[in-house]
Amino acid sequence: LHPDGWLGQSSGPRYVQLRRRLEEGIGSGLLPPGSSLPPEREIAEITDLSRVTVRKAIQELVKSGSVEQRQGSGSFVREQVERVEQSLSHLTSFTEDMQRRGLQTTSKWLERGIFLPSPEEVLTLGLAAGDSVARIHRLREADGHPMALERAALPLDILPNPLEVTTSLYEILEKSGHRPVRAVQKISAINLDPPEAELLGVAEGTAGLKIQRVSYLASGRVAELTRSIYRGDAYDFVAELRLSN
Ligand code: 16G
Repeated sequence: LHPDGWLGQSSGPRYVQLRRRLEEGIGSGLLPPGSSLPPEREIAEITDLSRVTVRKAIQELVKSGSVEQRQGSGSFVREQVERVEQSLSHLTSFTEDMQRRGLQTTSKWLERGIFLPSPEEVLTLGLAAGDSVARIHRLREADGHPMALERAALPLDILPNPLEVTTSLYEILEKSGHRPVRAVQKISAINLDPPEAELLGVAEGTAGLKIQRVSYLASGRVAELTRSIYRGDAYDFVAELRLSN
């Protein structure tokens, strides 16, 4: 943002012109990921624009996901996550998938305990009248980056103590002889609503992938109903297809 002629050849409203200049700075690496933007006041001084205009330009960058605001410390160029290629041909766990890539997994817990089941959980998990359900809802992170929101529900005899799950659910199921061997997965496109976007650290309205997994034990019984929301900007799902005969 040079004081002389920062507008260049731009046209359109001033906040749009400023937004474009900042985007150019981000795109060219002049403002690298993680770097802070100069304070609003400073940008206003350099560009001779009002603070309202500067704020509007920054708000646009926040909305588009290239800038994030941290309470009390200003605006930063957002770090872009590396996309993860995820095979749809193997029944793996999040922990296994990330470990294979050399990434550390962490969870932020949103809900974990024993609850009254929803009608959908009763039907899908084949629960009897009066049965409770084990539910774990968490934000899953890889090397500190939020990747997916995941809400799993399991019958209590498969997961009697949901509080025991501190890292990998499948590891616990494996130990108790309840590791699923088959799953049916459904993937749909969504736009993240404000709370989902905030948890996943992306702009509101960003594309997400809603994934439902129903997994089965070797006996054919349903072990798990999991509804997840994956970041659309972080995942590519890949399936191998063969000619059927
Ligand atoms: C994956 C599964 C989820 C399963 C979890 C177990 C999808 C869409 N979901 O995230 O159903 O509960 O792995 O992971 O693939 P964990 O063993 O690391 O807890």
